[in-house]
Amino acid sequence: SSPDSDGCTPELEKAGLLNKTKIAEGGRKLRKNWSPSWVVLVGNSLVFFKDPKSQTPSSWKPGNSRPESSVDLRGAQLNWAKDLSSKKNVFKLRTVTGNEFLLQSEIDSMIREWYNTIKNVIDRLVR
Ligand code: I3P
Repeated sequence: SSPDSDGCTPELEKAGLLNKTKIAEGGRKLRKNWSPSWVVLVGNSLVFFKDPKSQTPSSWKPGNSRPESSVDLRGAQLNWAKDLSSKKNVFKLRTVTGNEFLLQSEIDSMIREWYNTIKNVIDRLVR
């Protein structure tokens, strides 16, 4: 049987390296500070890790390094954000608590995959 046959460990849906900046905290605007972040979609959460160097999608496991922060996707809003950055391939994620993040990749296919995957989780949570 699979290691998670009891269903107690949230399923790892996606992991990868994206550029990230937080632009609002509780509705209050923050100054942008773009940096690379190891982003992991697990269960209902998007989890951010500071040091992506030692991480690869196949080696990452929940619990083997300390997250920098995490975002509850329940009730979150996801939108492309062409007007919010000079960079290409940027989307904005807004949580119910009014935290806002921009996520970006130079690779078109990668940002599209992330957008679609996060969107699917958000939609799944409202049903
Ligand atoms: C910001 C920095 C960001 C840029 C932002 C600048 O300047 O250059 O990369 O966002 O633009 O204000 P600073 O380093 O002095 O804080 P983008 O790369 O997303 O365009 P903005 O103020 O128009 O958002």
